[in-house]
Amino acid sequence: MKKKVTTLGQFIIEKQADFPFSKGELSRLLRDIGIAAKIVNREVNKAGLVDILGEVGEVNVQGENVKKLDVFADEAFISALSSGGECCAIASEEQEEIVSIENLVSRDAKYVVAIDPLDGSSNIDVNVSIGTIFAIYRRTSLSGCGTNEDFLQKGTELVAAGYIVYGSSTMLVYTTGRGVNGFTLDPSIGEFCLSHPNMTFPEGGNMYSINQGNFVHFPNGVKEYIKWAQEDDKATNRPYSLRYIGSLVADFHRNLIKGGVFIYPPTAAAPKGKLRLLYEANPLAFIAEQAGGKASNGFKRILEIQPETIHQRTPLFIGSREMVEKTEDKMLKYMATEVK
Ligand code: AHM
Ligand code: MG
Repeated sequence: MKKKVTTLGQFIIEKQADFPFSKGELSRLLRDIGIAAKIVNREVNKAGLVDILGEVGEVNVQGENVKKLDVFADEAFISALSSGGECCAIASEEQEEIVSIENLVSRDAKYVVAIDPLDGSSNIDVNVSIGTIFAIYRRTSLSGCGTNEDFLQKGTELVAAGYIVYGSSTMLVYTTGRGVNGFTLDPSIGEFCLSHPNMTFPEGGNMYSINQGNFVHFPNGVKEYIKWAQEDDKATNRPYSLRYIGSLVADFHRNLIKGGVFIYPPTAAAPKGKLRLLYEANPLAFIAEQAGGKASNGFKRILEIQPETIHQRTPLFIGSREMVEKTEDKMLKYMATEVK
């Protein structure tokens, strides 16, 4: 018997029925993100052809300007969200200031979107997985086309969040706070199809992901955790395996499926770590919690951090619940003497 295929569009509409008074704005916003994801996917998949089609900055054989992929992705998402009419402002990793959408349909829209259009920049040119991360908030300003304050909400206020991983296949994973669902792009029909319903972290994860090359700069709690992860102990499945792609989305996605913890710690030189709270840590934290996992800055739940600026950074410990808790225990031990 043929398996029933549910596309992202169908799934979003089915889920909307759970909210009888919903007017479908969030559904349309998610649909717009899905469309932009397909456009970016098309471009990511031909990235290796730039030598044939034209170098970045040049005009290619089609007479088009060849753009850097991260700039292309930024424009694709901004354009889809601007024309969709359900989002009044965007905070993007690629843009210093928020982008207010001033057209008539968007200016009074209910939602704002924080986005990292193409994450994992060091992997773009080398055929390694990269991703997009997005976070959707209900605006707090009453009218007009969005303000900085609309974005400075705690992660606990997120309405929806998700990511797209451009890997050996392309997947879109998202949550609206009722579990996490994953969709794989079927290139033959050009649709994201439900492939991973109700995603949860498996028990007994045994992978840790961290840029261990920076070991000397890590806080003592993280150093101790790494040493502990490398000990031999059958009962706890140790030594753990080290897996680090260097693309947050891909590392997070693998850990969600296989069980594991991702760590980007604070260091003395970068006490706030590297990753961004609004469009990297918060959306993944929301997904992690919805999938039974946990996300912390080492001491505090990510979703409870009050953002002060749109590009603010945070240390990040995220993944399988018990593994994140172990890292927190180690961080706590040195709390009095370490960066917070
Ligand atoms: P980017 O926004 O420049 O792509 O940086 C974010 C990326 C994450 O995807 C990844 O987890 C991290 O940077 C890797 O950093 P590092 O090279 O320091 O290990
Ligand atoms: Mg990034």
